[in-house]
Amino acid sequence: RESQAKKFIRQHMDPDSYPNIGSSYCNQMMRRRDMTKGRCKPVNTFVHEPLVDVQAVCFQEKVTCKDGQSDCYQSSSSMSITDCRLTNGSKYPNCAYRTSQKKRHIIVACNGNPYVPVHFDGSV
Ligand code: DGP
Ligand code: DGP
Ligand code: DGP
Repeated sequence: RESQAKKFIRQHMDPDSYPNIGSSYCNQMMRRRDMTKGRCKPVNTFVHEPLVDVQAVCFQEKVTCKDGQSDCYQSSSSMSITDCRLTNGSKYPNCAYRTSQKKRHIIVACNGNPYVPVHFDGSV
């Protein structure tokens, strides 16, 4: 079974495409990274920074996760991200997404040994 660490990389890491991101980025990437199988994942964020910089967030500011768990961390630097959001009229299996690029401090949950990101909680 895919580890939580590998799943995070598949769902959230894309260090190389920035800054060449067009309006069809999310439609292509959500499918290519297997988030449109069985259902359309409604909201997903890709991070365009080196993996080591995203892994380092696990040792930055500790914050409360949205579900109330305490194992989330906020990046000290703002990072280049792309927010993918399912459009209102989209119907599975035709998953259509809006692509928006942002610079934000990311918030991730970390777990395991090595202690690495396993969930993307949001951005501020
Ligand atoms: P809103 O922007 O208010 O529609 O809320 C969207 C929520 O989704 C917000 O709390 C941040 C969260 N979010 C953004 N990207 C991801 C992601 O990749 N995974 C998860 N689980 N939540 C995300
Ligand atoms: P996952 O299975 O398995 O892909 O999780 C689906 C969504 O539920 C995911 O976007 C994040 C949320 N979620 C699942 N488990 C946890 C958890 O332990 N903590 C938080 N904050 N969110 C969770
Ligand atoms: P997401 O990045 O939100 O799509 O979630 C990816 C996976 O991470 C999901 O299968 C469940 C796991 N997960 C989500 N939230 C948490 C959390 O707060 N703590 C831990 N340890 N795992 C989480």
